Amino acid sequence: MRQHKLALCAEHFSAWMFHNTARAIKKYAMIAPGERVLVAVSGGKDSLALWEVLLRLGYHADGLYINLGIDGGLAYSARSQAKAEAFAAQCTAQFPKTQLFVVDLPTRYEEGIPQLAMRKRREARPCSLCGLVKRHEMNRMALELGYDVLATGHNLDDEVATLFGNVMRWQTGYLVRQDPVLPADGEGLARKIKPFCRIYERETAAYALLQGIDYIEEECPYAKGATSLQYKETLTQMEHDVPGTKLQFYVKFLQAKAEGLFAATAGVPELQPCTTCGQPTTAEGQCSFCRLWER
Ligand code: Q46
Ligand code: ZN
Repeated sequence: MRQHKLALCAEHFSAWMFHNTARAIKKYAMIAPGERVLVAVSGGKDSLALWEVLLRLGYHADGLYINLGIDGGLAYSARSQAKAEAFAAQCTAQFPKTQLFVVDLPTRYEEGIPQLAMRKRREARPCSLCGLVKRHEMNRMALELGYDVLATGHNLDDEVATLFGNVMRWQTGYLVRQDPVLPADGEGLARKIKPFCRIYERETAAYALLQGIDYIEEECPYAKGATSLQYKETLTQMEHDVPGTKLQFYVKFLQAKAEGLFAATAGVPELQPCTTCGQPTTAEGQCSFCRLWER
């Protein structure tokens, strides 16, 4: 790991992953003692690795898989669900109290992301709809099942690509809210945390490989051509030339924010419960999730 001027064997690398994840959890006050964590798992390496690391660190962590109804010629959702379920079975064998919950979008809402996007004429770029739907469903499940915290597998590369995109467009509203922890502001929102926010994607991949985690290697078919992937390539080139660039960019951003950068933008939006689902929303009446399914 040139970025850390460190080379480790398999055994010490895993120990290093546990140590670094635990350190981030503590530094950003992500999980309080006794809290229950719901981990959003996609069947990919980052989220499955995160679930396992949290269990090994002794947290009460359960999984949540959301089937988005995406086929894309490779049965993407079906295959990623199978990976998540097989992994969950292994976890349960080792940690008998842990379990996986599954939300099936096409069954629950009669449409998957592709059909929803088609109806809303956004079939070319369904990702913004998909993000909104995932956020709503993760939050709904966390609250219905009584979890204190919702964890996602976003790694440093994801966070840095988002940061880069937000800076390129100077989206100060997004910059203010980009954080390893989103507090459970107000009623009806679960705290959201990203315990791998300082772990490079290469490191989560190495961990998954060393632990023999069987994950879906293909990206979602809609990820092709996403600007975030182009940003990742650019940043990886910069990282190659100057190891540690990504980590510095992210950590210094968090520091600057803590010191008051963007403070002027940091107003707390007024939230009220959605008239249909009850989740907090800035909109009058229905939240944007509920409006999506209105026909
Ligand atoms: S799952 Fe959904 Fe992603 Fe696929 S449709 Fe786009 S947002 S790419 S992380
Ligand atoms: Zn709603």
